[in-house]
Amino acid sequence: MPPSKPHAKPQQEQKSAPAITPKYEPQRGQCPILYSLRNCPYAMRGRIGLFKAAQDVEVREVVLSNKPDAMIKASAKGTVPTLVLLNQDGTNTVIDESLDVMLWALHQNDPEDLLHQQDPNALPAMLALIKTFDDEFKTQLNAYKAAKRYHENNITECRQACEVYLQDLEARLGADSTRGGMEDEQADRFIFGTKESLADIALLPFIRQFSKVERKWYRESPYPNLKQWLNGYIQSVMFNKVMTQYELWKPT
Ligand SMILES: N[C@@H](CCC(=O)N[C@@H](CS)C(=O)NCC(=O)O)C(=O)O
Repeated sequence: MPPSKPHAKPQQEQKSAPAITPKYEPQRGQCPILYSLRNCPYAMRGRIGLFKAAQDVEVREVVLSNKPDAMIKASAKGTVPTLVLLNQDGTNTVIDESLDVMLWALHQNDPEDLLHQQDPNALPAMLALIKTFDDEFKTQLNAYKAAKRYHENNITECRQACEVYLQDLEARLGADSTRGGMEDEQADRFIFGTKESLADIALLPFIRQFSKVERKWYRESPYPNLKQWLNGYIQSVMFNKVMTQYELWKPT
């Protein structure tokens, strides 16, 4: 199965996409249930992980102002994504952290080797970077979004606080790659080298959020590698699928 290439043009991608396209239509029966919210970045990363791992799930679109009882019963935390696995013995296993949803999915099936299995240092490094973004960048991003929303006068400072983290990604995405002793300018660039990883798909929804706060500023920003990386994903068949709009789920 050829790996999907986020940097490829959409028409090129369509050829390889069906091979990893999971059935995203809600399914009754044994497949896991995913409580989700289309635009929540955590739910988004969970859905991307499930898509990449070609795991069938029944997507139950919810609103946070009216969470279904079944979701709260599964996890009192009441956050999306919440994934409910239906075990053989009739019991359930509940996964209510987005990163755990991704890891569960990729441990079931990782056709593109997003976990970089051959490198024992890879996963710890990915998890450390994701933690930095979840703990630190997300806080700065929330402040930046609030500054824009409430027309505060510190938006530049807030944006600059986010940019510290983006500069790290920009450098990673622009790092020289060498193949056979020659620099390969055509090689796809990802956060951990020329191979896509868990880190790319875990950070993507948050970088997307950043890009939407001040669209014009972002378009003109000095981060060509980051913009190419994000654009490749946003235009991809994968992202389109993962952003499928579902009607609000209602218990039957
Ligand atoms: N650490 C959680 C965070 C998930 C989260 O906070 N999701 C938000 C929506 S974007 C949520 O469900 N909030 C619950 C609420 O607002 O009631 C994860 O990674 O899954």
